[in-house]
Amino acid sequence: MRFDLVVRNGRVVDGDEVLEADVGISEGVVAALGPGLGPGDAEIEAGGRYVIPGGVDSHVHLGQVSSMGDVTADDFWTGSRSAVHGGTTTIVPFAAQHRGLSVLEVLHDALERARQQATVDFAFHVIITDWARAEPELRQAAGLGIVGVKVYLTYDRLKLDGSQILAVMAAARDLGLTVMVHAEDDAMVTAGRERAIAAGELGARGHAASHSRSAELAGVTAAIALAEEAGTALYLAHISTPEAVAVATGGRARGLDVTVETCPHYLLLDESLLDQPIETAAPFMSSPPVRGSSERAGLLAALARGEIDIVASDHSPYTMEQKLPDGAATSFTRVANGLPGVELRLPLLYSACVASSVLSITDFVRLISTNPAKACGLYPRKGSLAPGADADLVVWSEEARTVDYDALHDAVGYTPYEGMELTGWPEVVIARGEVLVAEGSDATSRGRGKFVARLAPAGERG
Ligand code: DUC
Ligand code: ZN
Ligand code: ZN
Repeated sequence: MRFDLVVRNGRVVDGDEVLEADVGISEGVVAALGPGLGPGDAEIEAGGRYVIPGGVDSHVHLGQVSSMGDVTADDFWTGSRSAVHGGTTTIVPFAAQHRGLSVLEVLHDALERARQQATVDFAFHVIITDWARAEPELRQAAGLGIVGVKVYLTYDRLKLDGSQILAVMAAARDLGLTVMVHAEDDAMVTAGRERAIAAGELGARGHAASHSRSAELAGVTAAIALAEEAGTALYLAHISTPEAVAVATGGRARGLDVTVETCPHYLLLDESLLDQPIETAAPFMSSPPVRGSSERAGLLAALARGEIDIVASDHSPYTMEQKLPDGAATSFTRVANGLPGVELRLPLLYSACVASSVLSITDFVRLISTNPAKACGLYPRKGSLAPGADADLVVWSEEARTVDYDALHDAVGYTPYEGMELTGWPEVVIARGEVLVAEGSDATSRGRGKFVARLAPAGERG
């Protein structure tokens, strides 16, 4: 059998298996997997390197207005190009319904921009901040194939109250949508912010003190109780503490369908980075904030036990000008929140966990590709290399390289990981059978990415 492209002699990672095999690709999908395939019109020699499904990043902010009114520096073009250079071939950004807006209008607008700009395939979550306005439109939005909704327990511009969240969860359950929750207790965050301001702690530590470990724990506990009450599948975004993971694990033991996400910054960055003047600390400021060594050790242990499902980037691309609107005099209350990370997500996790033998290569693939695809209802089209799946794959090199912002592709202007030595980088990245990134070549282009609709309802993970 002749293929369009054969990736030869890889160690192919799919599910729990690592196969010494070739991957035969035709018309953008995996056509065959096995030894001695071929020939191909084009061939790539993997030379015994791992061949993994392309990354699925289920949490990225692109072309979006934030909780503080900032527009992300990356749009769907720069963000998706950055993603694919880092081995991610599917992105799941947000269409954000700010108050008073129509969900369908913001969704159509975001879909249109993504169709024109994205170089890799994309799905969408919809952020709901105005339930009265969203309710009559949600069924139609679900019919368009969105993954699900995101709700916030905190942030004045975004938050819903408990009864609204219950109503969103009940509607999402009936429509087969995932409910992603930003779970930090609003009263605790607000009181912490007031305390920090009163104490004159206006730097990065003041921000971290207000987004405390207990605020996350209280938020996660509430989100789980609400999801159990509503009988909804729950996706906990950006979990930063092992205590919150333990609460989720308890919910899972009671039968709750809960997906736990953490992010590379919680695995690699230490809160001591916040003990600097705000102009130096700003690149490391996110919500929830980066924590201490005991949290990192606890998250690694939870990863090793399989209690964390997904490592997503929470790519939040804000420039230094957006982070520091008042320069060195900026108070933490004015700093745009979040870290960029879509391009380094795979190398960061591989370095932190696989190179150090905390996780196996199959664990790694589950965390960066298969599980996010399942949680978003995109599996097995995405997150798999089984015949019939989209031919999104990465030839993975185990070389060590030093992070240099100038080699990245986002529009942020810095990386919080500058100078880190990372082991494990994408060498060749193929999306729907097209070689988009290879040594010294870049075939990315605007508008080649396609919208991928949710295939399976939440709760049925393929
Ligand atoms: N929540 C996110 O999901 N991302 C960035 C900051 C935030 O608060
Ligand atoms: Zn969030
Ligand atoms: Zn986010």
